[in-house]
Amino acid sequence: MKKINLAIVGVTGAVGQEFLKLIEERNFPFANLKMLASSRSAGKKINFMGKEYTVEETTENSFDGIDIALFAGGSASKIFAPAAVKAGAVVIDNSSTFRMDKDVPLVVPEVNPQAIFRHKGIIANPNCSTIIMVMALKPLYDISKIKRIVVSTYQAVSGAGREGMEELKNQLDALAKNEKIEPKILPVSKLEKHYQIASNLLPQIDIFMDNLYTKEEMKMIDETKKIMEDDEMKITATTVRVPVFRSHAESVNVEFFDEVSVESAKNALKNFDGVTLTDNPAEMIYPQPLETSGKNDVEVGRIRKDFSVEHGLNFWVCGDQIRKGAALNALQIAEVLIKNSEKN
Ligand code: 3JM
Repeated sequence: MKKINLAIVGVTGAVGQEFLKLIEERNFPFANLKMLASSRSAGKKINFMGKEYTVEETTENSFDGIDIALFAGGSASKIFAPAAVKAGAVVIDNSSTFRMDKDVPLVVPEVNPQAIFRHKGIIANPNCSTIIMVMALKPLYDISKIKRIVVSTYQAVSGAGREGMEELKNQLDALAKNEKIEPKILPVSKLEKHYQIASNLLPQIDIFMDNLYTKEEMKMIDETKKIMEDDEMKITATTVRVPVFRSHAESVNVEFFDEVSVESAKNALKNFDGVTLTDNPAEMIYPQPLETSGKNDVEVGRIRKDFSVEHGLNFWVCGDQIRKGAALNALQIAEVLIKNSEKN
């Protein structure tokens, strides 16, 4: 593959660090790598693939000569992505900032790779829970169009970054020692109000909207329709934070227009890139967050008929949201861009 000049914005965060792991693992073809973060992390040294890098503060001038800029998420995207595009870079952005823009493709490479080439400088990476769900939906959609989806998520604290993981660890330690717990991070919202996550469930991810859904729920609904290019598809979602460190799980109920048998669903999922079928009730085999943590594939199991409707299926899907739900998906988009540039 052609070697490109790469920048990572937010390199010190959970997604940024996963970018580095995956670049090494996948032998991602870069010539130069620029590690960028906020002023708080500037000057930090990072050893990577036998070389010492110094983290630089992201500014509007950080992107000269950069071919691809990977944005790990957060508020930096809104401020610096336009500057990166102006400098000639293609931005692959993990934040929700640009996802619903008409001119910004929202891409999961196994699902809608064709959208990549419609970009005008920015390509958006979907929300972690959306990516994990559409990976399982796409092979089923190819059997029959989908009428309606009801999804409930069980989302790990790593969705709130490194701070979220530290919060759960500290609370579990305090719980074991019978010490007082002072919640500091979760749920992440506009109010300075937090609840315990250890030994608890929080039915709030991101802020509340006027329609009483959380923003995370609306992301799943709106993004899924955009990625699947089907505005008619009905979706409703409930997103819940659970005391799990890493890997999201989702219970998904799907009503199809035509018959989709359990067997045909299993076959389609088994043959779909990026999905592992983990489904054998007789042997008590099903996807679990602990098992998918650190893995690239999304795992699907508990596939069974929904007997309450004419053409319904239920399934359970787990995936590492820092890998496929964020860094891996973004890097796969970059790989498609690079492969294609070699052809031209
Ligand atoms: C996942 O700084 C921020 O507002 C980040 C919020 C955030 C997002 C988002 O909306 O970009 C935290 C965690 C996401 C996401 O993937 O949608």
